[in-house]
Amino acid sequence: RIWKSLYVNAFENATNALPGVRGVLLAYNTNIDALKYLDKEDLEERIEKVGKKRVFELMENPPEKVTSLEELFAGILRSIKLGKAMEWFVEDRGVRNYLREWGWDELRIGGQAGIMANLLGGVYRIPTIVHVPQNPKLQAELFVDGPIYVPVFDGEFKLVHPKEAVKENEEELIHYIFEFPRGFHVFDIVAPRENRFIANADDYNAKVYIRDEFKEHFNKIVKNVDLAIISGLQVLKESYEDGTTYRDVLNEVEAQLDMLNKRNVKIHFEFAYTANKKVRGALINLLPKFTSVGLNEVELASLMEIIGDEELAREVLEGNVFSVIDAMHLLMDETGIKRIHFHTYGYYVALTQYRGEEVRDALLFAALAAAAKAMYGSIENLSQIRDALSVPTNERAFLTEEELEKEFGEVENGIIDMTDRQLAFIPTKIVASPKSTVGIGDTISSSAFVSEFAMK
Ligand code: 8BR
Repeated sequence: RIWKSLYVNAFENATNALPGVRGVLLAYNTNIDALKYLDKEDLEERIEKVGKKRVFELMENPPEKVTSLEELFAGILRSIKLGKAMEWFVEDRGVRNYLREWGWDELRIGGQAGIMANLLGGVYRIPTIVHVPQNPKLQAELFVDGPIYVPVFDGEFKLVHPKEAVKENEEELIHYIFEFPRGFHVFDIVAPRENRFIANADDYNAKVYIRDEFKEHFNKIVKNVDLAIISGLQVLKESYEDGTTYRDVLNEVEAQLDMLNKRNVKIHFEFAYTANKKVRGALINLLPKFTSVGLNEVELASLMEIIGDEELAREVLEGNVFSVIDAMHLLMDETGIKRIHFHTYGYYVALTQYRGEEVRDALLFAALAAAAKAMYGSIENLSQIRDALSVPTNERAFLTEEELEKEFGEVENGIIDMTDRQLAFIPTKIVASPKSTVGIGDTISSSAFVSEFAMK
């Protein structure tokens, strides 16, 4: 079929174009992910020690945050019991010390900006400037070698690899990720599916802390990039104990967006699920300052709860492709944003206010990157992405393509002309037994955005 050759061509076109990107800015969230694979005996012993009865009570009445060891274990057990991903903030110093001593099996760079830095700088070899709220050694060493930079200002402005700019006295922002497999058995609890509990011991990213020098010298940073990807705003709350609100952060962000726009830097917003509705609404209002936005079905549905209606939101969540397209049009009408990239299991759609085959090729390249990420867990080089060409293309999406054809007329190699807009649709590659599905969304969005603008 045609998709096979489209995929091959897209890989060639994208990889040829990537070296042409002068620089990408990634802000704001970077942290340390500490992974621990839970061990039954160890966990049971620790729970017995702090008091099993109380832990089980708290498991049924979840506090949603951690102020004691009992609450920490209640969170872990609840996540296992429900097979649900959960993340609780760790407020207590003592619990943070306990977690640090308990340790981890593996450290990885975390935060969307941090993760994308290792992909765009480390694999695509694009000069990448990344915002690090803190730069302790433990975190700096998780950045791979390559053109990854943080700005430093001692006397003059310089861009150096995070490892060359370590600040020994800065805090380690650690997200403790407790992974468990399906069927994991602890006391009388059995995990119905694999998942993870995250104990978040990171005061900085929770408030979208922006370094002072990053604010003061932002004009110099901007001069070094063609593209920017903004992420991490999903954690914002309505107000904080110190009297500040999400507005204070968004004003700061807005000022930086204005400076980027003034220099014609194309800006992508990675829209992660934002629990607070007021913040979510404020983020929609910020979208006119962006060129592009990336989201999945949960995120698009959550926006329809605000600018659409409950029914449209539900249909999007169920994956109805026509509802997805309606929702994308609505979001474009409301915000004027030029590019919306939707991704879900099995297919991606991009709605743009401009035309071009590179939009589709960028989606295809992103699907190869996603499949490589699913296959290998982490991507180390472009040849792993090339390997993904041999992963079968999702055949179910061919039916979706036919439905689109019935509704919109001709679909020319994945591209539908909609008078003033273009819709690109691609069936993705699906890896049958993925090594991991963590961080695939960020891989998809950043690969598509960066490669599309590289191919222009
Ligand atoms: P989010 O985390 O933003 O939802 O992104 C996850 C994406 O990973 C999905 O939209 C889907 O396209 C992709 N994905 C998943 Br989940 N499993 C995959 C697999 N086995 N092979 C390829 N892509 C996958």
